[in-house]
Amino acid sequence: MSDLRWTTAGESHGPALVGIVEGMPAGLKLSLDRVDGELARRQGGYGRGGRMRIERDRAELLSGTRAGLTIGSPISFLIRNADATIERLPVPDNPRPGHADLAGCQKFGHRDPRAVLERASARETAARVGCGAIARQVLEHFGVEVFGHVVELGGIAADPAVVERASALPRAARERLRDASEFFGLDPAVDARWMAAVDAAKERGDTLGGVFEVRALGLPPGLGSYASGPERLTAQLGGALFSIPAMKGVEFGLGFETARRPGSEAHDAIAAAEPGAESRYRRLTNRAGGLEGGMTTGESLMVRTAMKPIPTLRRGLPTVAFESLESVPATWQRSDVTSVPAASVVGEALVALVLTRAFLAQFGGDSLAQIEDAFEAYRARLGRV
Ligand code: EPS
Repeated sequence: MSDLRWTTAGESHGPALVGIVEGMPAGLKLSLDRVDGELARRQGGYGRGGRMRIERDRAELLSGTRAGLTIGSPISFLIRNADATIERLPVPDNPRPGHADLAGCQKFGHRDPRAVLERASARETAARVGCGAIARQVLEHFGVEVFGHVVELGGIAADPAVVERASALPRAARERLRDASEFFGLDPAVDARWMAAVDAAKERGDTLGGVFEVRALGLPPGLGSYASGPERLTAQLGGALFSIPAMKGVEFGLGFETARRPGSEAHDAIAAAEPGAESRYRRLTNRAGGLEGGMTTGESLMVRTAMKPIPTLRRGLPTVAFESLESVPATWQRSDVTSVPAASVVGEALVALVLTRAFLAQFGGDSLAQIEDAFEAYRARLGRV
């Protein structure tokens, strides 16, 4: 048994993306349909551009299972790129504002933004969604659900009361509602406004950002730790969400609003749980978003992430040509108008990866059966402490 780790390789227009997940227990029935389902979802959402019509992301499993069951070895897979044109694509002669182009060229000492953007591209997130869809199958075995949805786009917010009601629906109904939305949201009434905003931005040659929320339900209290900074789940989740390209803000529960409130209105009072509940305690509210002291509280985890608008604009922003330093509009070939819906799928995957790692750190063993025993014992003890 080792810590859960994941890594990816691959360029946006190279032959393929690769993902590796290490530290998965043996004995888990691994569903590749689950993985392909998440890959397909990440490709979707209103506002995507031409590239997504070319690609059909599918995971080809290379290692880690026998007869459909994990065997405790690294699980690796690849996702082939249909647009594998890296050697033929032209070298842009100017850097795009907002993209990794310029700082990357300066860092590596050249004037070839393509050598930077091929890996800086959010295409890489397909492989991380694949890793997340593999790892989260452990969590799902133990009844933990991770759910991402879009709450704001182009400055237009979904109705929080509608979102809250929809969030309380049973899993299947909630997923149906979200998956029926072209924006992966829970407030159907806002979709038409989001669509109009995306259409108008496209018309102007502009792009839009937004905010997505990820919730995790069914987590036991006490995952993560306060014992050292890096063990704090808050830090790990924040770090993971900020590792997605274009993310500019992460907040848990009330988030920045917490800073504006007095302590009497910022925390969650503790009460006795109903008789027969697993834990003896409950919180009367969930302003903390399910985390206290860097650990899960047993309430739903709630984290929101702000994504900036995509920096590749059809109406290119002012930049300069590398050679002449003459002012020019940034080059455009094709791009999405918004990919906030896709980002919600990526965020969900990363939250699932971090939670699986924390879950395995606490209950992990070589096999799923060992984890079942450890988890059962922990739950039984919760009723006594
Ligand atoms: C991206 C640019 C676009 C996006 C890409 C991210 O690709 P292309 O340059 O090939 O048109 O489509 O996102 C993906 C390919 C994906 O799978 O999400 C960028 O520069 O970051």
